[in-house]
Amino acid sequence: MTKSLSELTRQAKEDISNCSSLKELDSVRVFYLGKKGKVSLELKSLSKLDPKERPQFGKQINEIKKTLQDKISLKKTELNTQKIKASIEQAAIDITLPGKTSSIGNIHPLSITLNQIEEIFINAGFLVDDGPEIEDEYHNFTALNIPGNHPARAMHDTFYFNNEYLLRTHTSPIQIRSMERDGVPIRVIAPGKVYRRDSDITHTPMFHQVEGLVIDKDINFTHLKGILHDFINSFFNDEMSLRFRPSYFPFTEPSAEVDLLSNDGQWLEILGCGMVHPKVLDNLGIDNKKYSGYAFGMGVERLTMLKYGIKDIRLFYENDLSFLSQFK
Ligand code: 2U9
Repeated sequence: MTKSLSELTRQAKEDISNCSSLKELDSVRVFYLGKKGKVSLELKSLSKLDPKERPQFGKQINEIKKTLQDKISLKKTELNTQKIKASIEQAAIDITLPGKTSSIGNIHPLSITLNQIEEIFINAGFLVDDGPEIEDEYHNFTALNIPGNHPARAMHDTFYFNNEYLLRTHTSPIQIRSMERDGVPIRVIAPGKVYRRDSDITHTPMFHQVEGLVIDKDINFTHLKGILHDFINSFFNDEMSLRFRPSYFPFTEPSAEVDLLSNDGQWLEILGCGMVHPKVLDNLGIDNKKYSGYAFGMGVERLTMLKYGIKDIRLFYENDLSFLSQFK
């Protein structure tokens, strides 16, 4: 082989090797093997040679052509494989990356308390009832022995819609409706939201109450004391001391406020209670000579604050996760 032919071959092989894309490879192919390519030009120069040398030279050029075609074809396969590999790698999911986790919420402390109170009373044979938060004057006040001119209506700082409708100030109207529906005997608790125009470190305009009502024959104050002792011991999961202090509510007579003896020796007010006022039974068409009953009411926020040592009621409504996530 002539020096120029072997140099051409060497250069072509090197150029093919150096290609890094299919486009580049095609340019190299045209440069050497195209119609006006270097190898084709060598073939054309055949006519200028001595006829004796032509067959030998022609054979050599055809061999070079074949060698380069094979090399280009191999390189093409190699570049194609590389291209496929790169696109697979780009699309692949890196399973070694850390996962994106979403944090799991927990039950609000007030819901924990409400659930617990309901469970205790359900186990003591009470039915759990509910009713509308928008109430009428009759169910919120009048039926409960709080007539229009009664100072207790001012005691509850009420949100009024108009002369008749208001946001309930306590859950007592739930039990009025329970009795209208089911009559007596009755054994029911009424948990729910209540509304009063009040806002400071221990009051929010909306808060939660649970009230209870038992009406049957021969119900007396000892039944009330018994159920409240059992409830408080169960709720605080300990043997607690209670003190009953005389008080006044329009819907109970006699009435009492109940204090709990705290660990540091202080009496803390925890709920209110009493025997259902005969006028309330009368309003509901219940014979108050045959039937008597007791009732009690408690603030869910207050109970939760006492149980967990929470000092500011507003923490329940600020959606602060560092506070809320402590109640797992
Ligand atoms: C009917 C008859 C009587 C419900 C009662 C209380 C005493 C009471 C307060 C506790 C703290 C409200 O959340 S609080 O501010 N409640 O002291 N509630 S007796 O008496 C009723 C209920 C329904 C038919």
